[in-house]
Amino acid sequence: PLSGLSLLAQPFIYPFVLAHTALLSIDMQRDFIEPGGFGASLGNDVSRLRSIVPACQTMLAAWRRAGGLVVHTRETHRADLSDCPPAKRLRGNPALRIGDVGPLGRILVAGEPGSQIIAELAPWPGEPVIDKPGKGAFHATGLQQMLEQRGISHLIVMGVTTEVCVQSTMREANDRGYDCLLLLDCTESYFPQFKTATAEMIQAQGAIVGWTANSTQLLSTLA
Ligand code: TIU
Repeated sequence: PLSGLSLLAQPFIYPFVLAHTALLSIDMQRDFIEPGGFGASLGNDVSRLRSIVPACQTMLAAWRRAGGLVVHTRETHRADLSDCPPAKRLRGNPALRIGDVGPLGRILVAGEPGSQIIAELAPWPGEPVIDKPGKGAFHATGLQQMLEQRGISHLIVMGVTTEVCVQSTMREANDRGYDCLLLLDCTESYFPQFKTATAEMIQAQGAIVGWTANSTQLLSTLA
């Protein structure tokens, strides 16, 4: 685990050390993946997002088996919505707003059924779970401090949605000096063209934001 590994990635090889790398699973919660949650309230076809679950499960299992750190995030707000800017709650004309009661409980509120990570990808005891009020996982959270305490310099990212919370988090992480890689078959968007565009813009200009690869490459590196 202390030796260097390298992954066949785009736009070039991604070198990493397992002990200094976290697998970051972003917002794989019922609010985005199941009918009746936040994603559906915005008018999206949420069924698209389910397709990545088997690949995410396989990746999670292999990463844990290798002894790597897994970090999970959830997009949630406090019950009193004191961490939800009115601009976020009032944006657009959704069927249900953040904090309203829907079939999965209150939309994007911590502790409600919709905020639960889906059973297939549930955190193991001891794995950090970051509740975040923003799209990026570094905004108003303890994520950076937690990663620093654990000596993490590299983030391998999966989750939803590619161009919203995943891309925001990768850009925040990149500016903070982390080497980030996005697993393309372990991320999905409500808009297929946005997933494609995000992958291209991340790796363009010599990995200006980070790297991309398929999970099969990482699985073979870990095997
Ligand atoms: N709407 C959408 O595509 N995504 C979000 O609001 N949050 C996350 O991406 N997690």
